[in-house]
Amino acid sequence: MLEYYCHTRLFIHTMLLSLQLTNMDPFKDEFLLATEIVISAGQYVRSAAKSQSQASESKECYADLVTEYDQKVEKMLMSAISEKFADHKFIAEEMSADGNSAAFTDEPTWIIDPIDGTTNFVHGFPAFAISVGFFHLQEPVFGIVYDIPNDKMYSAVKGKGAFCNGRLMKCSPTTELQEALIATEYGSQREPNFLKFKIDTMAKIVEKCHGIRSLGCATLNIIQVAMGTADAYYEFGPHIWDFAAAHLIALEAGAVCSAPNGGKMDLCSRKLMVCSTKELRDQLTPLIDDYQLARDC
Ligand code: LIP
Repeated sequence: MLEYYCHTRLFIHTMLLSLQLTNMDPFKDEFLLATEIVISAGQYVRSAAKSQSQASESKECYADLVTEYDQKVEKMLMSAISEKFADHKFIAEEMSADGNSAAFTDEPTWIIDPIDGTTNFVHGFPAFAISVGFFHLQEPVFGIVYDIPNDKMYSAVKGKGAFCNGRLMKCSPTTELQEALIATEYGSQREPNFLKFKIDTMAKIVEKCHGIRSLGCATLNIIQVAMGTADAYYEFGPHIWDFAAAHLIALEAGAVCSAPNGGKMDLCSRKLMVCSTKELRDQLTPLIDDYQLARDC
C-alpha cells in the first residue's frame, strides 16, 4: 500500500510538471521518460535499503565506495534511455570509474549519478539520491533528483521553476552570512593537504555564520539551498554527476551558482558554490582560497 502511495504521489508530481510543458518543448519525451525510470529505479533502491548495511567496494581510496546497486541502477537507466534515444551521449559515475576524463559535447547528453551519497546508502544513513541531468549544447535542459529515503522527487525544467513533489521551491532570502547555514563536505579524498585546505576553509567560515552542515550527498546539500533550508553550499571535489541535475533545480529556485571564487561556474572543474543570494556569495568568496583538482572533462 505504501509503495502504491509513493508511486501515486510521484506520478502526480510528474503530471503537474508535464502540464507545464507544451508540445513545443523539444525535450518533453526525454523528461517524461527520465521521471518514469527514476521513479522505478528509486523503488528498486528503496527495497534494497530496507535490508541492513550494503556490501561495498572502494574505488579511488578506501572512503570512495561503490555497491552493486550503483552499478545496476546506472545500467538500468542507461539502457532504458538508449532504447528510446539511441544517439544520445552519457556521462555517468560508474562508467567514469576508470578515472578517464569524460567527453562533454554539444550532443544531447545525460549526466547520471545512480546513487549520490553511496557511503550513506552503505551505512543506512538516510541521505542518498538518484540524480539525472539532461544537457543540450552543454546547457542544462532539465534536472531530476529523487531523495529515496525521504520519498521526495525534485525536478526542474530550464525556465519553468523547480518543484518538490509538485510544490514550487524557493531559496531563502538570507543576505547576511552571520544569519546563514552553510553546507559543505569533507568528501571522499583523503590526501592530507586537501583535507587541511578543507578544514582551514571551514574554520574561517564557521566563525562567521550560524553553522556548517554536511549531509554526505552533494546533490541533497544543493537541494537544501533550493528548498531554503540551507543558505549556501560550496565544495571542492565533487564530480559533474554530483551536481549537474541539482544545480539546475537550485537555479530555478532562485539560487546563484558560481565557482567558489565567485567566477563563472564550470561544470567540469569539480568545484562549485550555490548561494541563495548574491550578497551571501560576495561575503563567502573572500573566505575561500582556490585548490587545483583534476578536471572531469
Ligand atoms: C559523493 C558526494 C559527496 C561528496 C563526495 C562524493 P558519491 O558522491 O555526494 O557529497 O563529498 O566527494 O562525490 O560517491 O556518493 O556518488
